[in-house]
Amino acid sequence: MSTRAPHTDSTGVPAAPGPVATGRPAPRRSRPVIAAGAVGVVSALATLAIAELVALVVAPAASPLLAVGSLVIDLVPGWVKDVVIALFGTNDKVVLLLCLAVLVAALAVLSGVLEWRRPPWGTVILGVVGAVAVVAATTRSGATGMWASPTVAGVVVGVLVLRFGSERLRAWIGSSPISGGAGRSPETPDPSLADTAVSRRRFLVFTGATAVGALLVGVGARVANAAAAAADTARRALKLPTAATPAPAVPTGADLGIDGLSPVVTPNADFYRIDTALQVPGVDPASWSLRVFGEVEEEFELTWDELLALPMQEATVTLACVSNEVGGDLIGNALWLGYPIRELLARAKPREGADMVMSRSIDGFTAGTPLSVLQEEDRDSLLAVGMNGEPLPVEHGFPARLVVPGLYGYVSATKWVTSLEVTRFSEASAYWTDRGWSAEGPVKTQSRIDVPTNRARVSAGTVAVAGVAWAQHTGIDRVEVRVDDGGWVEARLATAISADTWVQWVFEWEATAGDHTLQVRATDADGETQGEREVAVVPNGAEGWHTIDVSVS
Ligand SMILES: Nc1nc2c(c(=O)[nH]1)N[C@H]1C(S)=C(S)[C@@H](COP(=O)(O)O)O[C@H]1N2
Ligand SMILES: [Mo]
Repeated sequence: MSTRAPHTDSTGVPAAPGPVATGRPAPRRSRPVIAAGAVGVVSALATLAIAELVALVVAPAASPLLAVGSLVIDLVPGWVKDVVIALFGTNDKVVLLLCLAVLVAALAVLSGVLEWRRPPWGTVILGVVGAVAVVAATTRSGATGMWASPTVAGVVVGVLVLRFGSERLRAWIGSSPISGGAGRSPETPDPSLADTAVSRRRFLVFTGATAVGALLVGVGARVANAAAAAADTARRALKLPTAATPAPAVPTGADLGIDGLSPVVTPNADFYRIDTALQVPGVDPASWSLRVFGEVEEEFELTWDELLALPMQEATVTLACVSNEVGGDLIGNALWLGYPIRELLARAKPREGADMVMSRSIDGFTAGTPLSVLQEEDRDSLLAVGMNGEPLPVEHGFPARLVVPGLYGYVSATKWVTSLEVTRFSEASAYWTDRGWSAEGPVKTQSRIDVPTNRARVSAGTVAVAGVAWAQHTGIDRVEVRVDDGGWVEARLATAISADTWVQWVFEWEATAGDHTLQVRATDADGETQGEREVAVVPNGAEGWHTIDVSVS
């Protein structure tokens, strides 16, 4: 601290009365220190805001706040925990977070004051605290090296704010006399009050704007992170009910087990993901409910516990995206566990004239599904909670989504679903319909060659040409392969799980040396064969024969 107190306010702005009323602006030297401390606090806010933002993308648990908090919980000796729990009971976590907040605030003020008086010591403090947080984050269970990135990004931005803020402060007030640095000391009023006012305003604008920005970004990101973490925790703790109506076992012979051929049931980790969500919604089942309303006799709301208490059904269903190009991979097959949508509708009792169910996601996405399809007795349309024996992965709609065999995802498969509104196609239109896609989207029959891959080189002799074909809810009758301009030859079909799933096929090709073109086409159980005409994905799905080139030597 300075030994000579400043007797005038260097800003030229009248100071607030001090503790000793003198009738003049009070002698004060606190303002520069407060301003320097404020720079430290703003820098800490910026650090945390950026860290939370990056943690949204990397992993919610990589947030330095959470990581350091968890590290403290792990390190604190048992007796301290006992004392804290004895004193504060279940508020122990709140007490911990408050203690951390006080510590962070104190360190922030200290870093601001030091950076102003004795640069770069403020930066050093921020760096050391950051290093502790990096260690905390990267040693969490399940952590990867990437978990350092939120803290690192935060500290980089924090240091920039700290340095720039301190510079602005020096331009306004000068550096501390102790620093002996250049610039005006707080004791020496600037010769030009106008200059001082300008640099003061610059300082205030910078710190103020940064503080507001950091608070908005930080609070928003923290809330989203907390929601994601809550959803994750709830998902891990969840025990799915067993199915009252289990799916029949996958028949032996459904999977040909050919290298490179898509497995008949797609593992969750490999299942394609399509949605409009920038940040996967974190929905805590405890606060989730499904509202069924609209043109119904009896609207109702279903809570999570009520849903799980209902008799659950399993179904293996192949889900496809309307944006899947011929030969594309926006398709997957999974075992879903859920409650039949038709039962929900039966309970709500749709009114005469209604023909559409508009399902809505927590993130605003909507899909419009024909009411009659959802009411069909022999179609396993589910409000699904499980996927391949696990709770729905968060990115596939946890805690609940719709799955409707035979319809593209954009008109049926709403993830993070929160309501079903019974309405009419003439009254309502859904998310993608408003963007030029068809109101109705039945899945078109398609077939795909998985092996060999396009432009592969293979050896002459017997080559297994294999892939999948689908005609959801109708079923595949046959698959044919054509080599160059030869005739269509029937491939061997694996045993289908059901008409609602894709089926594998294989064709043993006697490959001769040279370049060849392979094509595939499927015929559904109604006798409809895929046409040659190529149709783009917009507005209701691609058509055409998947064609690949291979070179045989
Ligand atoms: N909430 C929400 N649900 C959604 C979507 C979306 O953007 N938001 N996309 C739909 C589309 S276009 C498809 S193809 C499927 C994809 O489901 P998946 O990501 O589980 O494979 O989800 C559907 N459900
Ligand atoms: Mo889609």
